[in-house]
Amino acid sequence: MGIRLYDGRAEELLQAMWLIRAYEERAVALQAEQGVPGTCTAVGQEAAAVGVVSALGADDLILTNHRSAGHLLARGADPGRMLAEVMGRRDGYCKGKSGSLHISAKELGVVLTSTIVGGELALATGVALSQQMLGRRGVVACFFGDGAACEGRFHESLNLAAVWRLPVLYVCENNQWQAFVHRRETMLADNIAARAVGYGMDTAVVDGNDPEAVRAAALEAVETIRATGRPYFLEARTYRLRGHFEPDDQAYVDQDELAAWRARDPLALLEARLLAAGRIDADALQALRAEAYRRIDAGWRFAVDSPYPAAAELITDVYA
Ligand SMILES: Cc1ncc(C[n+]2csc(CCOP(=O)(O)OP(=O)(O)O)c2C)c(N)n1
Repeated sequence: MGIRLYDGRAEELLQAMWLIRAYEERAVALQAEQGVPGTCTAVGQEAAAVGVVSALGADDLILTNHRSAGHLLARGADPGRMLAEVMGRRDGYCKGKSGSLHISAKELGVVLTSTIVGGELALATGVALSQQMLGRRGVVACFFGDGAACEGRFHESLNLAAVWRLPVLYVCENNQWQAFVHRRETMLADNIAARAVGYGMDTAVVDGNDPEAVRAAALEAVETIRATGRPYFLEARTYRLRGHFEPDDQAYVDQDELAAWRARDPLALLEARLLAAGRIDADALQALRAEAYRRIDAGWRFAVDSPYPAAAELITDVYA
């Protein structure tokens, strides 16, 4: 299919990215002020999340990792229920029992969030096998980092998915960091997608800070999976602008590298493009940003008003 850049969705993508940015800023503040645990942001990676998720259909499923807020919000998750979850409240997506690191939301097709690095790869392959066996149409999108691509299960999962022709869209969000270790220290190759070529997969590498480019690549990937029934590997090159988790002073980060990527903040890039094209003016941009922060404020009020689960619920809906 032809690449459909500028397909009229840019404002929607920008809106989704601002919602994610505002949500993560609030999550950071909640961690600082109230010690809300498990805060791993994906600030700087919003374009990859909205670009891929916008290309998915209602039947498609998502498995993700510890930096999942963007994927969930892009999928239409309610910020209030997300915040309630991370604050341990009853109205959270998992009744306050998962925190930010293990959210699943069946109604959104979000099967799970894994904090076992690479865990989602094996599970996504299994979910895709079940889709195939049950004759279901949905593609399984699996988000993971460059660190996960160094795990043994990465190779096992990709190999099996290729051999069994499973409908998985593997999305490597290559944010250059693996906790406190730079990617350069754990892999010699520059191109992670090349690993998938070795398993016979179609692949693409895309600028992960350009939501329109990611969306176009993801649309093509999903269409290819639907047409061939085979897995596809998409590498989105981006950068983790904040620390591994909160709080993290990023003392180990090369400041020049960080500054260079800050200058490529995906929200600023898309805003500049829309302004230059005359598609939006400064007032409309301001209104769009304000609306994102207003929605997060409303969500936070909802979360604060939600009660904690009763003690009697401690061992319901849990498996270990
Ligand atoms: C199997 C396993 N090993 C180690 C960890 C500790 N850990 C948590 S996140 C992380 C880094 C993961 O890097 P990457 O997959 O690139 O994802 P990113 O954090 O960059 O989004 C590590 C080592 C873990 N959770 N699971």
